[in-house]
Amino acid sequence: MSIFETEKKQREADFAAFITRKNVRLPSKNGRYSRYQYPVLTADHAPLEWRYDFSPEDNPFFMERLGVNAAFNAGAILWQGKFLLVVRVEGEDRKSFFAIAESPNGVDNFRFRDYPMDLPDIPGETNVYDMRLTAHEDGWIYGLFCSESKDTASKEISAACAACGIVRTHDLKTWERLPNLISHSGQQRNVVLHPEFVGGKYAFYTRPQDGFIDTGSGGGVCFGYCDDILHPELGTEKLLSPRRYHTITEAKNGAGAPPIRTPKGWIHIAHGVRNTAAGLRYVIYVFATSLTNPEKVIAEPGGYYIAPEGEERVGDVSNVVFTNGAILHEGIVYIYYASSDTRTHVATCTLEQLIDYTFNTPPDGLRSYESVQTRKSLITKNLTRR
Ligand code: M1P
Repeated sequence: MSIFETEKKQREADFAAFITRKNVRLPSKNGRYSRYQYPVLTADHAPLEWRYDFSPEDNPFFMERLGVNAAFNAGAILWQGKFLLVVRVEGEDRKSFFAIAESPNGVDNFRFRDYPMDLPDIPGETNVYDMRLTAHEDGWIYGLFCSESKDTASKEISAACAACGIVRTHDLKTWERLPNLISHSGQQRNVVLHPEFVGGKYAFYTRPQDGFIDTGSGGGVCFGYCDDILHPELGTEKLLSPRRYHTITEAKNGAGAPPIRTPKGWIHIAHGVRNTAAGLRYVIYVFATSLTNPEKVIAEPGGYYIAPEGEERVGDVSNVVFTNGAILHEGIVYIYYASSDTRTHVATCTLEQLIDYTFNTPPDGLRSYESVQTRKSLITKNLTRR
Protein backbone atom coordinates (compact mmCIF):
# COMPACT_ATOMS: atom_id res chain seq x y z
CA MET A 1 0.00 0.00 0.00
CA SER A 2 1.32 3.50 -0.80
CA ILE A 3 2.14 6.00 1.90
CA PHE A 4 -0.87 7.96 0.75
CA GLU A 5 -3.24 5.00 1.14
CA THR A 6 -1.82 3.91 4.49
CA GLU A 7 -1.95 7.39 5.97
CA LYS A 8 -5.40 8.15 4.60
CA LYS A 9 -6.83 4.90 5.94
CA GLN A 10 -5.38 5.57 9.36
CA ARG A 11 -6.61 9.20 9.47
CA GLU A 12 -10.11 8.14 8.41
CA ALA A 13 -10.30 5.36 11.01
CA ASP A 14 -9.06 7.69 13.77
CA PHE A 15 -11.50 10.42 12.74
CA ALA A 16 -14.52 8.08 12.61
CA ALA A 17 -13.74 6.75 16.09
CA PHE A 18 -13.08 10.22 17.48
CA ILE A 19 -16.22 11.99 16.35
CA THR A 20 -18.54 9.16 17.41
CA ARG A 21 -16.97 8.89 20.87
CA LYS A 22 -19.59 8.82 23.60
CA ASN A 23 -19.39 11.62 26.11
CA VAL A 24 -19.92 10.94 29.78
CA ARG A 25 -21.60 13.28 32.24
CA LEU A 26 -19.39 13.71 35.29
CA PRO A 27 -20.78 13.83 38.80
CA SER A 28 -21.50 17.44 39.71
CA LYS A 29 -18.91 18.92 42.07
CA ASN A 30 -21.04 21.85 43.22
CA GLY A 31 -24.72 20.99 42.70
CA ARG A 32 -25.00 23.76 40.09
CA TYR A 33 -24.27 21.85 36.88
CA SER A 34 -22.40 18.84 35.52
CA ARG A 35 -19.39 18.97 33.30
CA TYR A 36 -18.66 16.25 30.73
CA GLN A 37 -15.62 14.05 30.30
CA TYR A 38 -14.68 15.34 26.85
CA PRO A 39 -14.98 18.62 25.00
CA VAL A 40 -17.88 18.49 22.52
CA LEU A 41 -15.85 20.09 19.74
CA THR A 42 -12.16 20.50 19.03
CA ALA A 43 -9.99 21.32 16.04
CA ASP A 44 -9.79 17.57 15.44
CA HIS A 45 -13.54 17.51 14.72
CA ALA A 46 -12.94 19.46 11.51
CA PRO A 47 -13.69 17.10 8.62
CA LEU A 48 -10.67 15.59 6.90
CA GLU A 49 -11.92 17.06 3.62
CA TRP A 50 -11.35 20.55 5.05
CA ARG A 51 -7.75 19.79 5.87
CA TYR A 52 -6.28 17.20 3.51
CA ASP A 53 -5.97 17.01 -0.24
CA PHE A 54 -7.43 13.62 -1.16
CA SER A 55 -5.56 13.42 -4.47
CA PRO A 56 -2.68 10.88 -4.36
CA GLU A 57 -0.98 12.70 -7.25
CA ASP A 58 -1.03 16.10 -5.54
CA ASN A 59 -0.56 14.89 -1.97
CA PRO A 60 1.53 11.68 -1.97
CA PHE A 61 2.21 11.86 1.80
CA PHE A 62 -1.42 12.53 2.65
CA MET A 63 -0.20 15.67 4.35
CA GLU A 64 -2.47 18.13 6.11
CA ARG A 65 -2.64 21.13 3.78
CA LEU A 66 -5.02 23.50 5.55
CA GLY A 67 -4.86 22.77 9.25
CA VAL A 68 -7.41 23.89 11.80
CA ASN A 69 -6.17 25.43 15.04
CA ALA A 70 -9.24 25.69 17.27
CA ALA A 71 -13.01 25.25 17.50
CA PHE A 72 -14.55 27.42 20.20
CA ASN A 73 -16.99 30.19 21.21
CA ALA A 74 -20.12 28.66 19.68
CA GLY A 75 -23.58 30.13 19.29
CA ALA A 76 -26.30 27.54 19.90
CA ILE A 77 -29.87 26.77 18.91
CA LEU A 78 -32.21 23.78 18.89
CA TRP A 79 -33.14 23.26 15.26
CA GLN A 80 -35.43 20.57 13.86
CA GLY A 81 -34.80 18.36 16.88
CA LYS A 82 -31.02 18.72 16.71
CA PHE A 83 -28.53 20.68 18.78
CA LEU A 84 -26.87 23.05 16.41
CA LEU A 85 -23.75 25.08 17.12
CA VAL A 86 -22.34 27.90 15.02
CA VAL A 87 -18.73 27.45 15.92
CA ARG A 88 -15.83 29.86 15.70
CA VAL A 89 -13.34 27.76 13.76
CA GLU A 90 -9.85 29.16 13.51
CA GLY A 91 -7.46 28.04 10.80
CA GLU A 92 -3.72 27.76 11.26
CA ASP A 93 -3.57 31.11 9.48
CA ARG A 94 -5.35 32.74 12.47
CA LYS A 95 -8.46 33.56 10.42
CA SER A 96 -11.71 32.67 12.15
CA PHE A 97 -14.79 31.61 10.26
CA PHE A 98 -18.13 30.11 11.16
CA ALA A 99 -19.13 26.49 10.68
CA ILE A 100 -22.23 24.67 11.80
CA ALA A 101 -21.98 21.42 13.76
CA GLU A 102 -24.99 19.33 14.71
CA SER A 103 -25.60 16.68 17.34
CA PRO A 104 -28.60 14.49 18.11
CA ASN A 105 -28.23 14.86 21.89
CA GLY A 106 -26.21 18.03 22.56
CA VAL A 107 -23.35 16.31 24.37
CA ASP A 108 -21.56 14.18 21.77
CA ASN A 109 -21.51 13.14 18.12
CA PHE A 110 -21.26 16.71 16.88
CA ARG A 111 -20.51 16.72 13.16
CA PHE A 112 -19.66 19.69 11.03
CA ARG A 113 -21.65 20.20 7.88
CA ASP A 114 -19.76 19.62 4.64
CA TYR A 115 -18.85 23.27 4.16
CA PRO A 116 -18.20 26.17 6.53
CA MET A 117 -20.87 28.85 6.62
CA ASP A 118 -20.93 31.11 3.59
CA LEU A 119 -21.01 34.44 5.39
CA PRO A 120 -21.76 37.32 3.01
CA ASP A 121 -18.70 39.56 2.93
CA ILE A 122 -18.37 43.26 3.54
CA PRO A 123 -15.36 45.24 2.29
CA GLY A 124 -12.51 45.65 4.76
CA GLU A 125 -13.62 42.96 7.19
CA THR A 126 -10.57 40.95 8.28
CA ASN A 127 -11.94 38.54 10.86
CA VAL A 128 -15.29 37.31 12.16
CA TYR A 129 -16.06 35.45 15.38
CA ASP A 130 -18.29 34.66 18.36
CA MET A 131 -21.76 34.46 16.86
CA ARG A 132 -24.79 34.67 19.14
CA LEU A 133 -27.94 33.12 17.68
CA THR A 134 -31.27 34.63 18.61
CA ALA A 135 -34.60 33.21 17.46
CA HIS A 136 -36.48 36.51 17.45
CA GLU A 137 -40.22 36.89 17.79
CA ASP A 138 -40.21 38.62 14.38
CA GLY A 139 -39.72 35.13 12.88
CA TRP A 140 -36.06 35.43 11.84
CA ILE A 141 -33.06 33.78 13.42
CA TYR A 142 -30.36 36.41 13.85
CA GLY A 143 -26.63 35.85 14.17
CA LEU A 144 -24.69 38.68 15.79
CA PHE A 145 -20.92 38.47 15.72
CA CYS A 146 -17.73 40.46 15.99
CA SER A 147 -16.80 42.00 12.66
CA GLU A 148 -13.17 43.02 12.91
CA SER A 149 -11.37 45.34 10.52
CA LYS A 150 -7.99 47.01 10.37
CA ASP A 151 -7.84 50.46 11.91
CA THR A 152 -6.46 52.23 8.87
CA ALA A 153 -6.26 55.54 10.73
CA SER A 154 -3.51 54.16 12.97
CA LYS A 155 0.13 53.44 12.07
CA GLU A 156 0.22 50.67 14.69
CA ILE A 157 0.30 47.31 12.90
CA SER A 158 -2.09 45.63 15.37
CA ALA A 159 -4.63 48.45 15.49
CA ALA A 160 -8.08 47.07 14.76
CA CYS A 161 -11.74 47.98 15.12
CA ALA A 162 -14.49 45.76 16.48
CA ALA A 163 -18.08 46.19 15.36
CA CYS A 164 -21.21 44.08 15.57
CA GLY A 165 -21.98 42.22 12.34
CA ILE A 166 -25.52 40.96 11.76
CA VAL A 167 -26.88 38.15 9.59
CA ARG A 168 -30.29 36.54 9.59
CA THR A 169 -31.81 33.36 8.25
CA HIS A 170 -34.98 31.30 8.14
CA ASP A 171 -33.32 27.96 7.49
CA LEU A 172 -29.79 28.11 8.94
CA LYS A 173 -28.50 27.51 5.43
CA THR A 174 -28.76 30.80 3.61
CA TRP A 175 -27.88 33.99 5.40
CA GLU A 176 -28.81 37.56 4.65
CA ARG A 177 -26.25 40.10 5.75
CA LEU A 178 -27.55 43.32 7.29
CA PRO A 179 -25.43 46.43 7.81
CA ASN A 180 -23.15 46.38 10.84
CA LEU A 181 -24.74 47.81 13.95
CA ILE A 182 -24.05 51.50 14.45
CA SER A 183 -23.27 52.39 18.04
CA HIS A 184 -22.37 55.85 19.29
CA SER A 185 -20.50 54.55 22.31
CA GLY A 186 -17.28 53.32 20.69
CA GLN A 187 -16.29 49.92 19.42
CA GLN A 188 -18.51 46.91 20.10
CA ARG A 189 -17.91 43.25 20.80
CA ASN A 190 -20.15 40.68 22.52
CA VAL A 191 -23.41 42.19 21.27
CA VAL A 192 -26.52 40.04 21.75
CA LEU A 193 -30.03 40.52 20.39
CA HIS A 194 -32.86 40.17 22.90
CA PRO A 195 -35.38 37.57 21.62
CA GLU A 196 -38.46 39.73 22.05
CA PHE A 197 -39.48 43.24 21.08
CA VAL A 198 -39.33 45.61 24.04
CA GLY A 199 -41.81 48.45 23.67
CA GLY A 200 -42.07 47.57 19.98
CA LYS A 201 -38.31 47.95 19.41
CA TYR A 202 -35.41 45.61 18.83
CA ALA A 203 -33.32 45.49 22.00
CA PHE A 204 -29.60 44.75 22.21
CA TYR A 205 -27.14 43.87 24.93
CA THR A 206 -23.98 45.76 24.05
CA ARG A 207 -20.45 46.14 25.40
CA PRO A 208 -19.05 49.55 24.53
CA GLN A 209 -15.26 49.71 24.45
CA ASP A 210 -12.83 52.54 23.81
CA GLY A 211 -10.27 50.36 22.06
CA PHE A 212 -10.09 46.98 20.38
CA ILE A 213 -8.97 45.19 23.56
CA ASP A 214 -9.51 47.59 26.46
CA THR A 215 -13.00 48.66 27.34
CA GLY A 216 -11.59 51.87 28.84
CA SER A 217 -14.49 54.10 29.78
CA GLY A 218 -16.97 51.34 28.79
CA GLY A 219 -18.80 50.60 32.02
CA GLY A 220 -19.93 47.05 31.24
CA VAL A 221 -22.83 45.27 29.58
CA CYS A 222 -25.37 47.84 28.38
CA PHE A 223 -28.87 47.74 26.94
CA GLY A 224 -29.94 49.73 23.89
CA TYR A 225 -32.78 49.95 21.39
CA CYS A 226 -33.06 50.17 17.65
CA ASP A 227 -36.19 50.93 15.63
CA ASP A 228 -35.28 49.42 12.30
CA ILE A 229 -33.25 46.21 12.09
CA LEU A 230 -32.58 46.85 8.38
CA HIS A 231 -30.78 50.10 9.31
CA PRO A 232 -29.51 49.08 12.72
CA GLU A 233 -28.48 52.06 14.81
CA LEU A 234 -28.57 52.19 18.57
CA GLY A 235 -29.84 55.08 20.62
CA THR A 236 -28.56 55.62 24.14
CA GLU A 237 -27.02 52.54 25.72
CA LYS A 238 -27.93 52.18 29.37
CA LEU A 239 -25.62 50.35 31.77
CA LEU A 240 -27.08 47.01 32.85
CA SER A 241 -24.39 44.74 34.30
CA PRO A 242 -21.49 46.96 35.35
CA ARG A 243 -17.81 46.35 35.70
CA ARG A 244 -16.99 46.65 39.38
CA TYR A 245 -13.80 47.19 41.33
CA HIS A 246 -12.43 44.07 43.00
CA THR A 247 -14.92 41.69 41.43
CA ILE A 248 -14.82 39.16 38.60
CA THR A 249 -15.90 41.89 36.17
CA GLU A 250 -13.33 44.51 37.08
CA ALA A 251 -11.44 44.55 33.75
CA LYS A 252 -14.39 43.85 31.47
CA ASN A 253 -17.46 41.72 30.93
CA GLY A 254 -19.76 40.80 28.10
CA ALA A 255 -23.13 39.25 27.42
CA GLY A 256 -23.02 35.58 26.47
CA ALA A 257 -25.91 33.48 25.27
CA PRO A 258 -29.18 35.33 24.58
CA PRO A 259 -31.06 35.45 27.89
CA ILE A 260 -33.23 32.51 28.87
CA ARG A 261 -36.86 33.32 29.68
CA THR A 262 -37.86 31.75 33.01
CA PRO A 263 -40.94 32.29 35.19
CA LYS A 264 -38.82 34.41 37.56
CA GLY A 265 -36.98 36.56 35.03
CA TRP A 266 -34.57 36.58 32.11
CA ILE A 267 -31.44 34.67 33.08
CA HIS A 268 -28.20 35.85 31.51
CA ILE A 269 -25.07 33.72 31.31
CA ALA A 270 -22.23 36.15 30.67
CA HIS A 271 -18.46 36.44 31.02
CA GLY A 272 -16.43 38.54 33.42
CA VAL A 273 -12.74 39.37 33.23
CA ARG A 274 -10.25 40.37 35.90
CA ASN A 275 -6.60 41.14 35.57
CA THR A 276 -3.90 39.17 37.35
CA ALA A 277 -0.11 39.05 37.39
CA ALA A 278 -0.48 36.10 34.99
CA GLY A 279 -2.76 37.98 32.60
CA LEU A 280 -6.51 38.19 32.15
CA ARG A 281 -8.75 35.59 33.75
CA TYR A 282 -12.14 34.99 32.11
CA VAL A 283 -14.96 33.36 34.08
CA ILE A 284 -18.67 32.87 33.47
CA TYR A 285 -21.21 34.59 35.69
CA VAL A 286 -24.97 34.86 35.87
CA PHE A 287 -27.49 37.64 36.46
CA ALA A 288 -31.22 38.09 35.93
CA THR A 289 -33.41 40.87 34.58
CA SER A 290 -37.09 41.57 34.97
CA LEU A 291 -39.57 39.99 32.54
CA THR A 292 -41.63 43.18 32.52
CA ASN A 293 -38.63 45.51 32.36
CA PRO A 294 -35.52 43.90 30.83
CA GLU A 295 -33.55 47.06 31.65
CA LYS A 296 -33.79 46.17 35.34
CA VAL A 297 -31.41 43.72 37.02
CA ILE A 298 -33.28 41.68 39.65
CA ALA A 299 -30.64 39.15 40.74
CA GLU A 300 -26.86 39.21 40.81
CA PRO A 301 -25.29 36.14 42.37
CA GLY A 302 -21.84 37.04 43.67
CA GLY A 303 -18.70 35.57 42.14
CA TYR A 304 -18.37 33.22 39.23
CA TYR A 305 -20.62 30.41 38.06
CA ILE A 306 -18.03 28.55 35.99
CA ALA A 307 -14.26 29.06 36.17
CA PRO A 308 -11.66 27.24 34.09
CA GLU A 309 -10.41 24.02 35.67
CA GLY A 310 -8.02 21.22 34.71
CA GLU A 311 -7.19 21.15 31.00
CA GLU A 312 -9.64 24.01 30.45
CA ARG A 313 -7.04 26.32 31.96
CA VAL A 314 -4.54 25.75 29.17
CA GLY A 315 -4.76 26.74 25.53
CA ASP A 316 -4.01 29.51 23.07
CA VAL A 317 -5.33 32.10 25.53
CA SER A 318 -5.01 30.36 28.87
CA ASN A 319 -7.23 30.79 31.92
CA VAL A 320 -10.35 31.56 29.90
CA VAL A 321 -13.89 30.21 29.89
CA PHE A 322 -16.27 31.99 27.56
CA THR A 323 -19.84 31.30 26.54
CA ASN A 324 -22.01 32.61 23.73
CA GLY A 325 -24.57 29.83 23.39
CA ALA A 326 -27.02 27.87 25.52
CA ILE A 327 -30.03 25.69 24.76
CA LEU A 328 -33.01 24.99 26.99
CA HIS A 329 -34.57 21.66 26.02
CA GLU A 330 -37.07 19.63 28.02
CA GLY A 331 -36.14 21.38 31.26
CA ILE A 332 -32.38 20.93 30.80
CA VAL A 333 -30.06 23.84 30.15
CA TYR A 334 -27.11 23.02 27.88
CA ILE A 335 -24.42 25.65 28.39
CA TYR A 336 -21.83 25.63 25.64
CA TYR A 337 -18.62 27.19 26.81
CA ALA A 338 -15.16 27.31 25.38
CA SER A 339 -11.93 26.95 27.28
CA SER A 340 -8.80 28.99 26.67
CA ASP A 341 -9.87 29.96 23.12
CA THR A 342 -9.18 26.38 22.03
CA ARG A 343 -12.09 23.93 22.42
CA THR A 344 -15.80 23.77 23.21
CA HIS A 345 -17.42 22.04 26.18
CA VAL A 346 -20.93 21.57 27.49
CA ALA A 347 -22.22 21.81 31.05
CA THR A 348 -25.78 20.82 31.87
CA CYS A 349 -28.21 21.56 34.67
CA THR A 350 -31.94 21.67 35.11
CA LEU A 351 -33.74 24.95 34.69
CA GLU A 352 -34.74 24.66 38.35
CA GLN A 353 -31.07 24.43 39.33
CA LEU A 354 -30.20 27.50 37.28
CA ILE A 355 -33.10 29.48 38.75
CA ASP A 356 -32.17 28.38 42.26
CA TYR A 357 -28.54 29.40 41.70
CA THR A 358 -29.54 32.76 40.24
CA PHE A 359 -32.02 33.83 42.86
CA ASN A 360 -30.59 32.21 46.00
CA THR A 361 -26.86 32.85 45.73
CA PRO A 362 -25.83 35.82 47.87
CA PRO A 363 -24.64 38.92 46.00
CA ASP A 364 -21.04 40.10 46.10
CA GLY A 365 -20.47 42.21 49.22
CA LEU A 366 -17.68 44.02 47.34
CA ARG A 367 -15.34 43.96 50.41
CA SER A 368 -13.59 41.21 52.33
CA TYR A 369 -15.40 42.25 55.52
CA GLU A 370 -18.81 41.82 53.89
CA SER A 371 -17.76 38.48 52.39
CA VAL A 372 -16.83 37.22 55.84
CA GLN A 373 -20.19 38.36 57.29
CA THR A 374 -22.06 36.52 54.53
CA ARG A 375 -20.02 33.38 55.08
CA LYS A 376 -20.46 33.60 58.87
CA SER A 377 -24.25 33.79 58.44
CA LEU A 378 -24.15 30.61 56.38
CA ILE A 379 -21.96 28.82 58.90
CA THR A 380 -24.17 29.89 61.82
CA LYS A 381 -27.27 28.72 59.96
CA ASN A 382 -25.62 25.34 59.36
CA LEU A 383 -24.22 24.93 62.87
CA THR A 384 -27.58 25.61 64.48
CA ARG A 385 -28.94 22.62 62.53
CA ARG A 386 -26.48 20.22 64.22
O1 M1P B 1 -9.49 35.74 24.52
C1 M1P B 1 -10.63 35.72 25.35
C2 M1P B 1 -11.83 36.35 24.64
O2 M1P B 1 -11.49 37.69 24.32
C3 M1P B 1 -12.51 38.45 23.71
O3 M1P B 1 -13.54 38.72 24.61
P1 M1P B 1 -13.62 40.21 25.26
O4 M1P B 1 -13.98 41.10 24.15
O5 M1P B 1 -14.63 40.19 26.33
O6 M1P B 1 -12.25 40.46 25.79
C4 M1P B 1 -13.06 37.79 22.47
O7 M1P B 1 -12.10 37.93 21.44
C5 M1P B 1 -13.32 36.32 22.65
O8 M1P B 1 -13.47 35.74 21.37
C6 M1P B 1 -12.19 35.61 23.36
O9 M1P B 1 -12.60 34.30 23.70
